[in-house]
Amino acid sequence: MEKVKLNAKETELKNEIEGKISRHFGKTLEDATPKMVYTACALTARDQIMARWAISHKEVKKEGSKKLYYLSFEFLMGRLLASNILNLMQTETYRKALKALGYELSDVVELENDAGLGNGGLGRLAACFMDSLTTMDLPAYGCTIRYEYGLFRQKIVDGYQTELPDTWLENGNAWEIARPEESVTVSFGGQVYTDWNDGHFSFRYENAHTIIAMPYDVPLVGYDSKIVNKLRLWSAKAPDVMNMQEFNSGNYIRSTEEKQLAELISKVLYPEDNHTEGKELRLKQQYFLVSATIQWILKEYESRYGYDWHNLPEKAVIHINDTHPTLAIPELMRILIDDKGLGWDEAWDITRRTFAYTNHTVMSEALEKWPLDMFKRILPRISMIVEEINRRLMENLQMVYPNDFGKQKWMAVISDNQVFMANLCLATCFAVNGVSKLHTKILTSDIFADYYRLDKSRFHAITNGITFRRWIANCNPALTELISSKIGRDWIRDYKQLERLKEFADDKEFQERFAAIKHENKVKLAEYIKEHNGIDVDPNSIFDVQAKRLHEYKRQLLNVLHILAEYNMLVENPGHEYTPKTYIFGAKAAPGYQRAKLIIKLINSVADMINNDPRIEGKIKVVFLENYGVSIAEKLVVAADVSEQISTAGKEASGTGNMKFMLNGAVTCGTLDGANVEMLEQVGEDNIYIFGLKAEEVAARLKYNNSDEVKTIYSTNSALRKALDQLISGEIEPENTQIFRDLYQTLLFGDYGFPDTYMVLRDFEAYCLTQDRISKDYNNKSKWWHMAIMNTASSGYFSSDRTIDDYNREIWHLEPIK
Ligand code: 26Q
Repeated sequence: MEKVKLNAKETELKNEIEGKISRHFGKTLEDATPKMVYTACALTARDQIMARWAISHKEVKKEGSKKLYYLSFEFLMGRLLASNILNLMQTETYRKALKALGYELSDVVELENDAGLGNGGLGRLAACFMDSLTTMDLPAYGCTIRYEYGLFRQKIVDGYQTELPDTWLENGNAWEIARPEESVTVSFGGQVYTDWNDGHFSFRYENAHTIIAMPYDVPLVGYDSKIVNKLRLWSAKAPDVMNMQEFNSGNYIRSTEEKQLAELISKVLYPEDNHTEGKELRLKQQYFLVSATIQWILKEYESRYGYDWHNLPEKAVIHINDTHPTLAIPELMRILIDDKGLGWDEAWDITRRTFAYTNHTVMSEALEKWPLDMFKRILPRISMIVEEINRRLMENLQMVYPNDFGKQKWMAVISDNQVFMANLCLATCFAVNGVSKLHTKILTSDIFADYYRLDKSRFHAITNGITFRRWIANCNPALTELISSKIGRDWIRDYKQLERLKEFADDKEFQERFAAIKHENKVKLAEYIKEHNGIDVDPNSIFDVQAKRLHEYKRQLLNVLHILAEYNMLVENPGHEYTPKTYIFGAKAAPGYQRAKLIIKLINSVADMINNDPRIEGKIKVVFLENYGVSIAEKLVVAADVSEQISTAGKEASGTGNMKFMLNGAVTCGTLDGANVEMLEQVGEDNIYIFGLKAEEVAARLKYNNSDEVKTIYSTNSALRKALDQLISGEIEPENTQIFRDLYQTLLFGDYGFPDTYMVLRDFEAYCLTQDRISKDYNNKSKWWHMAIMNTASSGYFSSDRTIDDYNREIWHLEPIK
């Protein structure tokens, strides 16, 4: 083993790690597996966090601080070891201690499974928010389900996506602490009986099915901060008493069946993103999380402040991350009325002042609704409360929009025997937020316009952000050092400082160093690609990356059609001037979203065709990286030259991947959608490539059938026609010539006679012209690196610290812990 000189702190840590290996696994360093070494490191970090936790908890309690409860079905945390030791300011200490033990820190951190408890943007946003809240010393709890399986693991077989279970807990979870003593029960089904005694109603539940919710806490540290927050994960368990009864009456098998059914609730994360189906198990998950969380919140409040419930909104604010946790609203009403004895009006007043809501999508297929009969069967008491909320709402709406039954129906919580969750939020919450300026504009002028007109002051436009700790300090240490060498280190927590980097955008030496770091990151990614895909890619080519969920509105198909057009051009014109390009994709498709899965197959087939065609001499390479998630994103954002943010305008609420690429010096090729609009504002039009229809232009085209426009494009744009025809000519898949016909068909003829609903054909030409400009500009090195540096320097606004600052000033009103 290499001799490494350690200082006292490093020696102490080294001994600690060895001690953990021995006490936790009963092994010596020599016998320990690398995974054991990882766990031992995680446990030492956890110990340090726990020591701070006790103090932090006491402070919060003493100060009587208001707390935020961030309710979300998703927290896409990724790996925690590297980010935790970064936040503890101990990366170097760990590096040295591990080195002395014969390990590289960079290898050890890779052994951790991603905590992939989320689908995409909404879940990752929740994780970034927790980092910023904690860094800013604001007391906050994240609340979610402890899914035994997170988002499926994607394996590409013969070009097709297949799904495998994400067994993230298989080696245990070093970060969590079980809290069985804080378990609560959650009840489903049964009947509700109303009794009238002492002059008021009371409610009795009978034959309900009860499940235990057991919390696991993950402590969260901020960057160089004193306080510790936590992520509370609820796990479903069958009540043992029931099992014992069944067991004793000889029905052992039945008792285990019930146990399995109960535990199904926290078994697996729903893998649909921007899409919902009224599935019973999902509804049960929703009630399970919110009931457990609300019970816990009220217990905490009661133990500190007693029974004065009217003050609850001064001590707790509950944030609903999209409509998925909306049932927290009727659950709080239920407990205040049925268990704490408050009247409806008092309970309603408290509830309204406690909840805030953020919407993350305008896609109609993602707006949650539940069949009323199922809702009543599973949640009999909750449905009574929702019906009463709706009854009172309808009375009000008749006063403000008299006899406008169209509006009233659109705004109702219950209509056509369905429960509309967004309307329940709009009817209740004191604050409603959109996730970018454009998104909020669309909400207030379109889907939520009728509620907006009633009370404009409740609406907020707070643009999303990303934590700089994970998305540059941790994943791009070389660039972090380079920036800090010019403007000091404060920008990592004081995002406004980053702007000072603009001064160096034309500094030749700085440009060279910036470019060298990008190159180094590209070399590392090229190695990863070689290892995982067996494809040789040239780090000197443009790395053009589109990494995000696969969805028609995100338009991976537009990207592929353009790649086909470039390929065809090179085949026809081998001598044509061309800047070599590597197109990299990462994307998971919802398992039931057939068309999205077909687009993945198309990307892989096109990749095979192009990568193996000697005629183009390797000038284009196409790579599909399997199993895209937080950890792969960390490798991609640092290595990208071009960031593809090409959604149909008006459809991407914000996007946050766009911000991660920008921060790391990629130049965006994008539409005027979501936060891209604000990226343009920040970076200036010379440093971003904007193309395509604007949101109003898209909306106008979706109003009436525009087949003629599509026909004209098809007949006049020969490059596009050729690429489209390739989808059905058999050239891409000679063995199976018709597999892509569905894609061809929807683009040109549409599903319901509406062709090209996502404007792929309409935006094609503008996209190609923009890509040509990018290829040309990339060869002008001083121009290109000026743009890249300007992107990094202009991304301060997209720090989630700014987002949290805005949320706190406008909505939450939390005080930092001293
Ligand atoms: C709902 C019901 C049943 C099953 C699944 C779902 C479900 C799950 C996840 C619905 C939607 C989602 C995720 C939505 C999402 O990630 N939206 C993204 O949120 C980001 C953060 O605000 C934005 O940046 C993206 O633009 C938006 O698409």
